Amino acid sequence: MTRRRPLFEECDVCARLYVQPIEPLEPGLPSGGEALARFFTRDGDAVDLRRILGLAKLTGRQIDVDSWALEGVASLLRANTQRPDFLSVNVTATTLLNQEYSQHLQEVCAEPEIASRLWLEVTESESLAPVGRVLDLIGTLRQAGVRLALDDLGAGHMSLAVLRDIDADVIKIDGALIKGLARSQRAQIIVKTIVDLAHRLGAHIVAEWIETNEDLASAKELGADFGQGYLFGRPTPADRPFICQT
Ligand code: G
Ligand code: MN
Repeated sequence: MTRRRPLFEECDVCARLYVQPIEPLEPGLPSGGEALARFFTRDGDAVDLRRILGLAKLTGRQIDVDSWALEGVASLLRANTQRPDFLSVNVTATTLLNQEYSQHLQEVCAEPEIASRLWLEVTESESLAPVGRVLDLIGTLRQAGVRLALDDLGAGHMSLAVLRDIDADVIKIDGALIKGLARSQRAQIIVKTIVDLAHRLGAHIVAEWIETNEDLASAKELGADFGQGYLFGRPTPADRPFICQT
């Protein structure tokens, strides 16, 4: 399917795909990364992602960023057949409901070597109501080998009801609960409870925002399966030349 030019490019904003490592904390688990879109003016000044998403929302073009990132991640996986083991791409539940996006996703997942290395990271900053309506799509994608990750548990709108309704492979604990973990017994109790809950539901845990060795040691001790954060690496440009040509 030919995709139309993303709105941000029409506005002379260039997007670049960055990747931040997601590292295993247990032996035998894969190592990969989360893809993150970053935006720049023609002069190279950074543009806040929220401004791009705000504009996209106002103009009904919410899928542009998610679709662009999906395309970028698929290209990266195609170009790098060995490493990383997987790449995670963000999508909101609202975008998953969009027919154009879900078709794009199904096209990408028709390639087994891509589907088996793709994590779909569902973020939801608005209403979670649509989630129930995407269960069929999620089921099909998981059968194709895609891993489903729920982003930011413990903050915003990612609620326990979502854990009940969606059979996720991975649950990401929001960084707000991980930063300073080693110094907060209360945070440790909460994180341990979430880890046990996830494991009982058959999901792996990613601890986000690990910035210090102390927090890493705590996350490991509490049973987190993967870690992500500045200690492992900041988001860095993916090696594919993603900057638009205009
Ligand atoms: O919501 P989501 O998990 O997709 O957000 C990822 C964001 O978190 C990225 O913008 C990334 O730059 C930021 N981030 C990643 N690691 C760290 C960290 O160790 N500390 C802080 N403060 N932010 C981080
Ligand atoms: Mn994310």
